[in-house]
Amino acid sequence: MNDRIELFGANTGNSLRAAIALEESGIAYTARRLDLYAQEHRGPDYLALNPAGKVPTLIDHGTTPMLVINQSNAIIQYADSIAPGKLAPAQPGPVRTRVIDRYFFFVTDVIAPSHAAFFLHKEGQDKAAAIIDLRVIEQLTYSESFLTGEFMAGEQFSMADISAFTITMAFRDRLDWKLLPQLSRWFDTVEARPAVQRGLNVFKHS
Ligand SMILES: N[C@@H](CCC(=O)N[C@@H](CS)C(=O)NCC(=O)O)C(=O)O
Repeated sequence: MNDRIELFGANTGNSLRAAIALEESGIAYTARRLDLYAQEHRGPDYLALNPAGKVPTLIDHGTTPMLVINQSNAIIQYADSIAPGKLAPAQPGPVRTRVIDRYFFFVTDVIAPSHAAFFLHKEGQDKAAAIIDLRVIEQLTYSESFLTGEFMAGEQFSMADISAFTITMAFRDRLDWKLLPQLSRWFDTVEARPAVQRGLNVFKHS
């Protein structure tokens, strides 16, 4: 528990990615679970923090003015900035650049289209949603080629593993795991990490 940093979220991929980043960075925080079904993310107090009414939101009360972050992937960057070396090598250079490159592959080429598909599905555009979902599956399948080392960007766990993990988890029942021995090994390794487990449990119903 830490009253300086609060993470508002729910049991969704975006919130879990932020929680895993804080856990892996060793940053103390207090999780504030919102019940999306009860529309707690649409109440005036929360909308004052996140006018889009989306989760997650991180607040750092230790800064002046108070810092509010509304994007899960920006929360990962924030964690990297206050706990350097935990989610990427602290020093600039080729290894850090590869981490960033792979991190953005999952953020922009996998997570973003999957959000678009989710939106199309909600709008009743199932055929269009299915085409984008197929693209997401192709991209995750392609990431098998990144796994020449233990993790997505080499031998060290990094923010690339965090951006890859929650979206792989969301598609785990739709991947052809027989064709993905490295992705399968990687998924089990990441899932078994104690900090990942803590992050995954933070917003579960008690
Ligand atoms: N780009 C944002 C997306 C946030 C987002 O779409 N959150 C979803 C859950 S995964 C949400 O709050 N949905 C509730 C709603 O729209 O009512 C991020 O990565 O944080």
